[in-house]
Amino acid sequence: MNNRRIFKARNIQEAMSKVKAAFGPDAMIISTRKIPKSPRQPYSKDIIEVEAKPGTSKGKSGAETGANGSEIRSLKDELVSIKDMISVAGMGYGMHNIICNQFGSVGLLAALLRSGISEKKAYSIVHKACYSMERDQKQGLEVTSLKKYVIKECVRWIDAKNNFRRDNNSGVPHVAAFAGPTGVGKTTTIAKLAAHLSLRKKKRVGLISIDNYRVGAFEQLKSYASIMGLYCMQAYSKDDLVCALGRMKAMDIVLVDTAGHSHYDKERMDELSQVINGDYNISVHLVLSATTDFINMKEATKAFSVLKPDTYVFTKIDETKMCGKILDQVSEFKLPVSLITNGQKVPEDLIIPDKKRLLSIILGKEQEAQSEGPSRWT
Ligand SMILES: Nc1nc2c(ncn2[C@@H]2O[C@H](COP(=O)(O)OP(=O)(O)OP(=O)(O)O)[C@@H](O)[C@H]2O)c(=O)[nH]1
Ligand SMILES: [Mg+2]
Repeated sequence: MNNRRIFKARNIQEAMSKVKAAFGPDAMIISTRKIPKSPRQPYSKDIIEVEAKPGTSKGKSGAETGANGSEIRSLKDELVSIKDMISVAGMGYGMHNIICNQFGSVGLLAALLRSGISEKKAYSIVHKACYSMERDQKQGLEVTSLKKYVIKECVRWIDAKNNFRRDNNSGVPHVAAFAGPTGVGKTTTIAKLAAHLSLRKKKRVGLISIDNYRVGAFEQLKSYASIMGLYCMQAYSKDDLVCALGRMKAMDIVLVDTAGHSHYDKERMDELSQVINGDYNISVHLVLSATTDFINMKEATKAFSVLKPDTYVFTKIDETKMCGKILDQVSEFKLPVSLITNGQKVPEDLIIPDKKRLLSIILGKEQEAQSEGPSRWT
């Protein structure tokens, strides 16, 4: 018996409610399409047409229904696509246009949202991907899947740069300061990077702490330095810093640890800016925790921009499944990502990403690989 039915509505939400009212929550969507308004009726509206059928009843085992593995898989796929539709249907930014014009885009849009990319950015990525794909189709070019266009679009927004590789043939060490809000992992990241550079890359590494606020801050860095056998100094002022750098002239790289402070604390920000924005050419790396929400990341970046950061360092990606906000952040304040950290272990939990690795972190592919279930991106 053919139990398919076509539902017409003014928008996708209305169509989904009709489907649900007729077939219940297990309904299967077979297809959707948009019927543009008739040119003869300029005051009419586009119509959304959804073809659906009832879902199979719940509560029966595979043996009872006679379902085999592939049927179960296809049911799961249906379920995922319904979930995807529901998750994007209620959103703004003309989402229903995307859904109707490129049905395959729904799952991709939902996957971007699940990875933590903002609605606005996810919409713009999928929209541009659809546009590029259609343009290529019109030009008679061979097109691959929409997914590839979405990935290409994501790649456009991100940048990764290994800032700590350069060889020291300038006669002076590369001095790199790490700044950012409190507790994001500046000192721990410095310890990880120092270990990587000195033990694996055989560089001469020096450490300086200019954190004179937190009790035990210098001792924290010093204890890492003594484990690795590295030279470590404390500086209380700009003059101290210049003096310490003078004593570290023979190093390839000097990593400077700064005191974390609220991005709303303007006085401390100016103080830090005066110490590190001086005659000495110091590269600045803005450390942000991936557990911070995008709004606060944005606020922090605006405030720390007085230090003219060269790169981002994102920490604690092991504590969130929503690394997509890194893409929002990087596309809004264009700086390359130099380091990512994914745990508390020193020195292991450090990633020096290239663009490909960064993308896979942003899209949550690495987390997906550790969990069960199908991946959207493979
Ligand atoms: N889960 C997780 N924890 C981390 C990571 N990086 C650092 N931490 C932890 O975050 C806490 C703070 O780390 P610190 O390195 O002291 O942070 P900080 O930015 O130097 O802190 P202040 O100097 O006080 O501003 C410690 O418990 C670290 O072990 C990471 O990648 N993942
Ligand atoms: Mg610290």
